[in-house]
Amino acid sequence: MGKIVLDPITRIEGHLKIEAIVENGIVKETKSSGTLFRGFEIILKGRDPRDAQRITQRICGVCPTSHSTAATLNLDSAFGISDKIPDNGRILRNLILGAAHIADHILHFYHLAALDYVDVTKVAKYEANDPNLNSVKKFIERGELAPFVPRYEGDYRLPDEVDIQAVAHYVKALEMRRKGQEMCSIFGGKMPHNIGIVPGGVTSIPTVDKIANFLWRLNELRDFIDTVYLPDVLAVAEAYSDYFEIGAGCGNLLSYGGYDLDGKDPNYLTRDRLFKSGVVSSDLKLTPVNVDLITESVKNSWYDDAASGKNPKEGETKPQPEKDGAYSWVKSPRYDGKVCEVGPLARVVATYVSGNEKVKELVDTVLDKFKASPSALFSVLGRHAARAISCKVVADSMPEWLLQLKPGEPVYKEYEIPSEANGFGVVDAARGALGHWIEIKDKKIANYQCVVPTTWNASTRDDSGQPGPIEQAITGTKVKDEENPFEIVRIVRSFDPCLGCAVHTVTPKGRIKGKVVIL
Ligand code: NFE
Ligand code: MG
Repeated sequence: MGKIVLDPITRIEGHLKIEAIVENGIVKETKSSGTLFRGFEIILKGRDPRDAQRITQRICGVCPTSHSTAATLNLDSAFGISDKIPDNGRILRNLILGAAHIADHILHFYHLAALDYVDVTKVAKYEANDPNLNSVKKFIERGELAPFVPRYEGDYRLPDEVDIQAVAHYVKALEMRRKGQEMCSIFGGKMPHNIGIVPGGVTSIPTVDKIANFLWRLNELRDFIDTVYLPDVLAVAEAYSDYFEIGAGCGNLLSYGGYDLDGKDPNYLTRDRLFKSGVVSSDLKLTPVNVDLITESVKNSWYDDAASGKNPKEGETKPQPEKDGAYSWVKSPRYDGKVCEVGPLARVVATYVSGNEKVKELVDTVLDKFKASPSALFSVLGRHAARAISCKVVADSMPEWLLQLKPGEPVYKEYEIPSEANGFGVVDAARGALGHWIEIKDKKIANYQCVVPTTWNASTRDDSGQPGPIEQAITGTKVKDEENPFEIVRIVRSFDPCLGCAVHTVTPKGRIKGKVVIL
C-alpha cells in the first residue's frame, strides 16, 4: 500500500494538495485539501453593500468577472431591481462575462491542461520558420524549460506533427487570451477588475465604435475556437480515448445556467438563460434548482462545527485552524444532501437535456465521433469537450447580442440601498455554479457568503462522510506508475480547480512543496 501526496498540484490556481492511498495499483481513498485561508466573507462584514462588487473580484485572478457578476446579481436582488435592468445593461453584462469566459476556457485548455498531453520537448528537434514554435524552441535550447518541466513522464501519445502544432497553438493562445481581455475592457473598463458590471446595469454605453472594436476581436476568437481549439481537443481525445473512461466523478451535476436572455423574470433560476440551470443525475434526469436546498458542511474543514450544515443565507465563516480531524480550508457544499459536480460539463449537460438544438448537435457530434454514449461525458475528456463546447456556444451567441444593443437607450436603473434586506445572486462562472448571498442591516453588509465552483468540486467529506467530487473522481483510478501519477493530475486538472476561489495565511504545517512522496 502506498500513499501519493501531490502538494501542491501545479498549473491550477492556488494551492491544492491531493493525498491518494494506492493499493495494488488502484486508488482506494483520496483526500483533497485547500491549504490556503482567505477570509473574504469576513472582510465584507460591516461594509457598504456596493463594495461587494469591488472586493469579491479580488477573490481570484482568473475569474474576477464572474464574481463581479454574481455580486451584482446578488445586490440587484437585495435592492429589489433584479427584474428592472434595462436590456442594454443585461446584454452588455453578457458580453463582458462572455469575453472573460472565452479567454478563461482557452487559458485552461492550452496553458493549464494541454501540457499533460503534449510533449513540448519535441520542439527541440523541429526545423521551421514558425515564430510561435521558434520562441518555445529558444527557451528549450537555453535550458529554460519552465513552465514545461518538471512534469510527469511516460505517457505522451500525440503524433509528432499534432504535438508540434499544439506547441505553436500554446503560444497563439496567449495572444487570443489578450484579445478576450481587450473585449472585456471595451465595455467593462480596466481589467482584471472590471468596473462595468454594477448593480442597476453597467457603467458604459454602447457606441458603434465600441461594438465594431468588440466584433473584430470576437471574429478572430471564433475562428480560433473553430479551427484550433476544438480540433486540438478532438486530437487529444483521439490519442487518449481511454480518458473517456477515467475520472467519472460523483454522477450528479449542478448548473445555475448563465447569460440572461430575458431580464424580466426576477428569479434567476427560472428566467431564460443561454445555458440552463438544473440538477442532473447520472441517468440524465433534470430537476429545477432550489437554492434553499443548498447547505455547507464543515465537519472536515478548519471551521467551527456550530456553522455546519447551514444554508448560505445564514452561513458563517468562523475559522478554527487547529481543529482536530479537519484537512482543508474548503467547505463542503451539498444540494439536498447530495454531492454535486459543477462546471462546463454541468451547464452543457443541463442545456443538452433541456433540448437546446445547438448544444445537442455539438455534444452529439463529439459522442458520435467516438462512438460513445452520453455517460462517457462523465470523464476527464468529457469535461474538456464540454468546456470547449461551452466556449463555442457563448462565442457564437455574441454577434447577435451585439446587434441587439441600442445605442442611445438606457444601460442603468437607479436604486436605493434598503435598510434591511436579503438577496442572492447565482450564475455559472467559467468553472461552474457560483452563488453569492447577502444580508443587509442598517444599509451595511451584516453577512455575506460565497459558495464557489471549486468549493463544490474540491470539497471535503461532508458531515455524513460522503467524499467530494474530485475525491470521488480519483478513487478507483488505476495508477500505472506511482512515481508519475499522471492519471491523478489529469483528473484533477479536468475540473480546472481554483483554490483562490474555493477558500475565498497559509498554515505551513506539514506542507511538502513540489514533491511527490511515495510511502
Ligand atoms: Ni478562481 Fe472561479 C471560476 C469562481 S472557481 S476561478 O470560474 O467563481 O471556484
Ligand atoms: Mg464561502
